[in-house]
Amino acid sequence: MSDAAFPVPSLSSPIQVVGEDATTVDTEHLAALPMREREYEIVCSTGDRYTEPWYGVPVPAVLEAAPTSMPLETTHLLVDSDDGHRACVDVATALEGLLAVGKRGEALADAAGHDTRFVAAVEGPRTVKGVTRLEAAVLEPGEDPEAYEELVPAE
Ligand SMILES: Nc1nc2c(c(=O)[nH]1)N[C@H]1C(S)=C(S)[C@@H](COP(=O)(O)O)O[C@H]1N2
Ligand SMILES: [Mo]
Repeated sequence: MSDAAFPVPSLSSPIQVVGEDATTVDTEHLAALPMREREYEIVCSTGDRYTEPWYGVPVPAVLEAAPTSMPLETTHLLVDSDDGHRACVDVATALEGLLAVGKRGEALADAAGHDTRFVAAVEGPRTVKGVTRLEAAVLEPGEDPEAYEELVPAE
């Protein structure tokens, strides 16, 4: 059941969730998940920064959509966007994040050019807009997470 205080827009395309298995989360599924509001600070590499209340579904609840959960050895979460932007975030930090669908009580779909955004205690470039896919990754010790990323230059 959706909460009137936190409007859930229809997603332009379903979100792929990849753990041991893959599944997709569509608008109806998303709207049935718990919505939370949390403040995150977005810090761009240029130094621009701002803090806003985002609302959306806690990342663990989105990942639980997959028929089997994330591998126990999961170290990182890969977050992909339709524009090719991709972040690789350590799993502990990612699990404290939201798959946001709005901020300040307004749907991103109405206020921004995308309908979802991954927000967590990460640097601005890793707050991926227009999430298309969340994938559990197992990196070897010593592997560089940045090698998995496609972060566009600072805005
Ligand atoms: N899909 C996608 N997400 C993205 C980007 C992008 O180019 N594509 N830019 C990132 C960068 S570099 C920053 S600093 C923030 C900017 O967010 P803002 O537009 O809310 O300031 O979005 C991040 N998320
Ligand atoms: Mo940025």
